[in-house]
Amino acid sequence: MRTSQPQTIYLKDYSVPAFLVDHVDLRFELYEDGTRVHSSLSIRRNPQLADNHGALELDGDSLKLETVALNGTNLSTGQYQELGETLLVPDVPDDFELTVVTWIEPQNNTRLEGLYKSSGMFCTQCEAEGFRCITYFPDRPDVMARFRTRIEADRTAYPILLSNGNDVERGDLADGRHFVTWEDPFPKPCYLFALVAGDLVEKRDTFTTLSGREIDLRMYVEPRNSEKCDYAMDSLKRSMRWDEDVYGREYDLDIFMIVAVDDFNMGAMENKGLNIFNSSCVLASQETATDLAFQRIEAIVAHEYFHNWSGNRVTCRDWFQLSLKEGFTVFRDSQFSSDMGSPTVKRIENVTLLRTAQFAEDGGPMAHPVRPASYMEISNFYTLTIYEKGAEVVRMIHTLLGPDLFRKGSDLYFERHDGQAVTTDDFVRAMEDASGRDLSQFRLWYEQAGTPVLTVSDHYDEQAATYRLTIEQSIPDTPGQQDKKPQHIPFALGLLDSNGKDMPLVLAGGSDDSLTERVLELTEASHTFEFTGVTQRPVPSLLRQFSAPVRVAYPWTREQMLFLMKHDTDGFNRWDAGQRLAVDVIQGLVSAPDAGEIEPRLVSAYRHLLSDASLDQALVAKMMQLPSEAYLIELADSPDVPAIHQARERVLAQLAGALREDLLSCIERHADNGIYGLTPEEVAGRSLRNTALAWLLHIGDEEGRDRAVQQFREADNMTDRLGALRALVNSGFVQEREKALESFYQQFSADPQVVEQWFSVQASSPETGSLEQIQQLMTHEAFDWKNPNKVRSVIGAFAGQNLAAFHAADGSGYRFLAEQVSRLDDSNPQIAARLVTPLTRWRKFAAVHSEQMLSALERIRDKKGLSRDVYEVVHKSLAG
Ligand code: 0A1
Ligand code: ZN
Repeated sequence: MRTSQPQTIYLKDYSVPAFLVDHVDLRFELYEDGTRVHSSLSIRRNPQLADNHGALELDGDSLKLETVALNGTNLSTGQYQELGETLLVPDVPDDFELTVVTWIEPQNNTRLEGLYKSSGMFCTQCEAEGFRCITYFPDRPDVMARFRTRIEADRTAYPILLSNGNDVERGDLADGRHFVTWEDPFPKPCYLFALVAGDLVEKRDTFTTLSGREIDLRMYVEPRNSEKCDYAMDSLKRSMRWDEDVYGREYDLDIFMIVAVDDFNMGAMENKGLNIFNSSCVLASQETATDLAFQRIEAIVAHEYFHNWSGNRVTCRDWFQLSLKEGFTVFRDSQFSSDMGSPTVKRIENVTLLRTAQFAEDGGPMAHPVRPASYMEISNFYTLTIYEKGAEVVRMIHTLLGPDLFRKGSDLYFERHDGQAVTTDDFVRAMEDASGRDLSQFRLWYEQAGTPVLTVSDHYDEQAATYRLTIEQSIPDTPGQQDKKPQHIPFALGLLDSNGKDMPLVLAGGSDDSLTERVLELTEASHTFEFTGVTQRPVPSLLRQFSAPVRVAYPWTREQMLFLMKHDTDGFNRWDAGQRLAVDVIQGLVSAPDAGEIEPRLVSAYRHLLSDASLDQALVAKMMQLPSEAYLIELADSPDVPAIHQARERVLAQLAGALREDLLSCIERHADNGIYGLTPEEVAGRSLRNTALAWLLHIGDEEGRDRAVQQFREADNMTDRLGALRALVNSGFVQEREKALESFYQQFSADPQVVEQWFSVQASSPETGSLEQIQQLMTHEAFDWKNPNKVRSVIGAFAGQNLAAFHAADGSGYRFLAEQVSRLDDSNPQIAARLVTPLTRWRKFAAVHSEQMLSALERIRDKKGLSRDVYEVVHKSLAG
């Protein structure tokens, strides 16, 4: 275990590694009671450093050291020291071979970092600092080496033995054992090392690259999952083609492998040539996966594949640069998903996540820049800020440069830095050099935390036919950062005339090119733009496509929102106007709970959406989703969670009541035609039908109930079965709900991915997710503390989605979470630290809540032997 006091690590302290490793030769002896790891490293002093004569220091964690040898001679215990998490060899030459033998216990590894066992198979997770749990090594991404890996194991229990690169040798050993040797020709940091050993079925396919090379594609899964591989395999081939077409990136090894494992802390991992996935992010069939799961799988398979260039060929110099690979790769996978489906829908989904969760992170105690300046535990920095905001930052560069110059920039970046470990600054410099643009102010997006606020005001002068727009930016203080400088913000806008047509945008003093959409570039604290020849008062359509990750404050009237909702030529902003209107109506009810009827214009707007079949149904399906409770909470100062919950429920009930007939005909119109497809239209049809069902059941409609029961029984796909189940679970039809839950579990109890969904539907519902019910679920035969997906689908769903129950006034939800975090901290600190998140927002809430959240945090803080992961989150939340 890690025993040292948590320490803060600073970017400013970065120095190049004192020793480089050119080659790593690994031999794993896998046994049931442990694994012996033989590691031979070809090491030399880094010539970049003057006066480089110090001791060799290697990182290690939870290792049992057996022997250390220098150039083939065993060192005596006086010739090296094990100091905490370091192995120190004081007296080494400039160039040498170090051989280290360690003993580890994968079967007892519940942290799921390093080498561990998951349902009988061995697998690894080395990012960020897991390799040090396997053997002593300079565990930092700027040490890049060539790896050769020999795996030895029992042939019957582990017929499949995998590592990075190409298999170069295999054979039998004594005692029913065998071995396979793998060689990876590309130098890589150790966080990209991977090993898998198990009794797995292999699925094969091929892909022919741009230059005509045939790549072997292989998926390895447990036998029971052999029918759930096709979608991931197809997604992989689409990703490979897309990366060639859009970025000119070709795959570089002869084999590309994907493995599915059930126990995994995150979604998936881009190990060179051997991507390892959380089963829930790769396995799918029509009967067991929802449309959302299919979409997620396509995106994650693409994400991991794209890392082969953005992350593996060009990697990060240090972990402060994490967004170099993650922000860029999320941007790339979003572009890909957008090209594969509906770009507007994809944008809506990204922005929803960003505004609900990343903005909350940016406003809380863990706020950090896209390139953090310090951290205690790097695992805590796999955040929405690094990933999602990081992707937005890259997207803004794309917007500022345009697609052609951006491509020139990415070509230059890959060419210039191939085989190197670099920084976000290197990325921006490549973009600058390729485009000739100055991005020096833009770099502040990497350095300053917090979500910028743009306050917009306007003035129309009828006589002069001018329209003036004033935009002021400010960036809120965040921990350790005050008085921030204005950032460089691309602000896309259009102006609509009274017929909803885009008006020409002629800037005073600018050229008359009659564009109807422009990207204004904000660089100062305040700007005023004057448009001329504006013959009528326009309705402004601001921040089109959400061109920057900012909040916009503009005094929209409800007329304007309704107008934009109906007419904006920018699909994203049409959706956004609808959301804003719904937020406004719900917020109105929160502050005046006794008000009677809700805004009648909201009802007619939704009626229009439901009944006009000529509208883009994919967009309509998104517009029919009311803003989530989490988003409403994020928007509020001192949110009253039960009041928000009730107001939202009331709006839902009134809409459903008024639109009953429209909902029933929507269900008719989108009836299942027996053919399951995943086009945006087909997905939208199912989404609309299931939303309509949910709304009807929300008001206890009996016809709705009958249809839900029937759909639940007859569905030929998981989207519809789960849609009906969720509607029943969230309804007051107790009998039908219980029956459906029971039969669902009976049918799918052997499928962990489906059982996770079954848990999560219950844990996130106010009807079935009371604290007692959650505790009940945790005693269910299928619940497993050691499996992160189960923990997330019960405890995570309760604290993150069942918000009225979690924020119960008596503080029981907070105390419960504190207990679970403390319990998990011993076995899996990464997951424990992530579960703390809802409590970290305590300052946002009114005193009754914040005091109890605070005391829950203090209980966690006082736990003995707290991990570094949880320590950092809790202490930062309590500070200041
Ligand atoms: N690099 C992976 C995410 C990942 C990060 C850390 C992990 O273990 C602590 C696992 C996976 C990705 O971006 O997909
Ligand atoms: Zn990634």
